[in-house]
Amino acid sequence: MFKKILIANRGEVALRIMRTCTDMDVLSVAVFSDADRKSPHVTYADEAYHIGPPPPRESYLNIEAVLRAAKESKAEAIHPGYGFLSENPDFAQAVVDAGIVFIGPTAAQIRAMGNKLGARRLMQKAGVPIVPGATVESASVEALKKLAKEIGYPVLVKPASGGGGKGMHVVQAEEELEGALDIARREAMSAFGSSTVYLERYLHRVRHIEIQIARDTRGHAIHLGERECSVQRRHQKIVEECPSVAVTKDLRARMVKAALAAVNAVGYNGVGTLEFLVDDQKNFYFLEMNTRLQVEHTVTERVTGVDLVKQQLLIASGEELSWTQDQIKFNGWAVECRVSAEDPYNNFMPSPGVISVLYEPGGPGVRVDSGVSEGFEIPVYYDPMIAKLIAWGRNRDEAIRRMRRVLGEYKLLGIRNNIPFLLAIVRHPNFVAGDLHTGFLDEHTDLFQQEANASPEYAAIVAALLEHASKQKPRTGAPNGANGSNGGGAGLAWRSAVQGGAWGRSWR
Ligand code: MV4
Repeated sequence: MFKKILIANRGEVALRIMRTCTDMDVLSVAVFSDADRKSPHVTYADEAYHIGPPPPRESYLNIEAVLRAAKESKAEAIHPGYGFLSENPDFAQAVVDAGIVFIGPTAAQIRAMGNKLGARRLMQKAGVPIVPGATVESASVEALKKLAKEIGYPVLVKPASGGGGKGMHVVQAEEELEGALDIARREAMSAFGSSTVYLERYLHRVRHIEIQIARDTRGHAIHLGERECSVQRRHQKIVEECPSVAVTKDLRARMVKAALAAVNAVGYNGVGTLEFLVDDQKNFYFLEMNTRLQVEHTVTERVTGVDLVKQQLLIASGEELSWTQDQIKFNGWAVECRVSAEDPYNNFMPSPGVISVLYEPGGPGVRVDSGVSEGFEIPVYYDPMIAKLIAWGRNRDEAIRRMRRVLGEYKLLGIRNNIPFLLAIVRHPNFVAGDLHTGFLDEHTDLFQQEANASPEYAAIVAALLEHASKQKPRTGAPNGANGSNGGGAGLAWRSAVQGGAWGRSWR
């Protein structure tokens, strides 16, 4: 096993990886930009290296700067986390070329799955069901019109080098196709550097369900069941769970068989996720493969007891997985909510600023993966996700009830955040019924109705706390109009505190 690794990331995922390092007696090296000097991941690490100014291109995406820190610290391996350089095959190759181990699949494996059209062909060959559509490039509009007719409208135009839902366009009828192709090609070119697009049949009101796998360099592959990820907004998942109410024993058997066939066919080395769409007839279709650790890996960890980061380190150092398939037992239910510094009631506007008050939940069945601390200024430069709350129960009902408690306990003042919105989701009758699909957030507009303000008592308590906090530290960057419900930060912080289940209860 490695003695020291570098984590080429920031925030909660950097901390998450470092915690496993500590468990395994591996030293951890942090990298940080100017905006992250006081970030908890820097404090936690055994060593930390400054890699540049705040913009990602100049720091966390700067391959040379990351490699320089790795060499200087004598780290034997680099873990990329998620986002940033995690699925960049050029980075994976550059790490290897520098004589350092990349904790993840090979550059060739990342590349093979990064081309979505190529991945579809690979999956089809491995016997994995794919969404009806194109498997080869087609340049002429006439050929694409013919293909779309065969697939049947509505069709979805997807960028071949894309992923994660970026740059997709739904086309309802033939007369819209040519225009959509033009737009999609231009967007694909500027976002991914390739204008290649392809067509799939657009599946409506389906579930987004993924299978977690791990495969070591000895060729041992295991699956860790599914995650339900249908609650998304603009392809950002917000609430995830393990297992899924929609996955029967029979469907799970078919899906994991396909997922294992897929990773064995490509000789994959690492942990990875196969994304599928599942329709109401229990048909499933491959969408894409994520060749990295995922944000929502925590719900799988909670239900199986497997440390997925540990498996990544074992695979990368050429060791065996610490689990065989028959040792994996699925116990109970886990739900994850992603806490972000954005305002759901104002088009999810990011809300950077200083966290003036932070109280994190705990207690039975609770895991908090956080990347922030009180007094920390959330930078404008990075993803607004600041923490993940994971609640476990023996069954789905118990997990959901716990999640409501956890969201109620969580207190975050100084910045606008999505806690009240998360609470509305886990209280929503359709969520509780497990009636989920990719249109869930779009169709349930009642989720965006803010609750009426609660008692003046709470308002007074929170106003006093805000006042107290503002005297302790300068509230740089935080909106601070303390005059009621809709204007400034104080009003919004108050609302979330009130909706979050009242300060009175947790502090009395
Ligand atoms: C689709 C789809 C429906 N039909 N492809 C989104 C993420 C990326 N991996 C692919 N995604 C989708 N691909 C076909 N042929 C639906 C999604 C999708 C989605 C679409 C709209 C709104 C929310 C969504 C959530 C998950 C998946």
